[in-house]
Amino acid sequence: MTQDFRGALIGCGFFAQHHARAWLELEGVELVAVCDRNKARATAFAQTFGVLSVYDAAETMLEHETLDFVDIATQASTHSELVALAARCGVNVICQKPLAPTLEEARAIVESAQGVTLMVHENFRWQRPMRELKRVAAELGPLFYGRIGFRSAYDVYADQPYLATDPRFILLDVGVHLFDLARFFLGETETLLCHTARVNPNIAGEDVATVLLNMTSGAHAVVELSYASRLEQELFPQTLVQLEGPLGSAVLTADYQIVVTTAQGVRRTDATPHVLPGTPGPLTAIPESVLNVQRHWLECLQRGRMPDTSGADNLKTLELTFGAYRSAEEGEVVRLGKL
Ligand code: NAD
Ligand code: 89V
Repeated sequence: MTQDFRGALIGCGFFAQHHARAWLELEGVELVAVCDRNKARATAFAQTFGVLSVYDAAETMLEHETLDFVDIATQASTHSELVALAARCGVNVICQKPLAPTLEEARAIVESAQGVTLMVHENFRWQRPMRELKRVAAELGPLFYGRIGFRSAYDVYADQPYLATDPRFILLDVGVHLFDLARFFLGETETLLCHTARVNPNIAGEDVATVLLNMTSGAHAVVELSYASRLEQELFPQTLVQLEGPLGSAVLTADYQIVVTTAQGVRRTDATPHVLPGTPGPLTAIPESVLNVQRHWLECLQRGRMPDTSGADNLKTLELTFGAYRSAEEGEVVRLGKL
């Protein structure tokens, strides 16, 4: 009989509820403890999800609990300390995106976790429509073009107020997801050019970014991000994708259809995500993708293999992200691998 993996959640804020629901849903894992430096929040969270042990300091939790992994769902500025702490205790780590507020800090985090398995909780590539799109893209031949877009006017600041004050916003918060998707569909990037803007005067960072990627395969991609786009259909948090190859195209539409056009004609596949019970607000595709990425983590632990979005893998996504900031600041094309 296989034993359940013992996990503990650090951070019981806005997004942690999706992690906890997924752990409860998955087989082969037990959420044995939660921790938040706000003890009242941790206690309420533990009651909601039926978790027995509650802590207000990760050090104490790691001293008292026998754990296979910790799941860090705190904001980026706290990740370096928490990952290093878990790694020193020999405990594997899942860490929310963005891994760190700077590329240097992200590299140091990956270095500090050398002795354990580190996965970045990158859920967008685990959305059902993205898995389906990846499957059908194999029919198109070597891709020469991709467009990955997230355009919305949703009031994201209501649930995540820190996004309004962070000096760097959309590239770091949502860009990481879209760059990871660009890598998932089209591979690595050679050069990029990025323009950013701050349209909303009440926030500190950029809320619009347009990035042109020149991939090592020779393909081109456009990654576009906006929280300032009032459109007929408010699609938050949907990401629309178009992929083109010599044999045809595949388009993920707003109603979760994948339209594949080849010389044989046009075909539609339904890729509507399963909405998990208890999903709040408009998050639709998100909780199922959280479930999928956490299932992937358990499979990797079971098989002793590296997760698809390991710390080292995620550094490539962050090179794109911070490369985009540099390009926007300097007004120049940035060559990857030189950051
Ligand atoms: P939040 O501020 O609501 O919650 C973070 C919690 O962590 C807070 O309760 C805080 O008290 C606690 N905390 C901070 N430092 C701690 C420490 N050292 N020890 C214990 N507890 C600590 O933040 P959030 O909105 O839940 O976001 C958390 C992370 O999740 C962010 O990195 C964000 O980018 C990410 N996120 C991802 C998605 C997604 O779709 N993938 C969506 C929302 C947020
Ligand atoms: O990743 C995030 O922080 C979320 C989003 C819904 C874009 O995934 O805000």
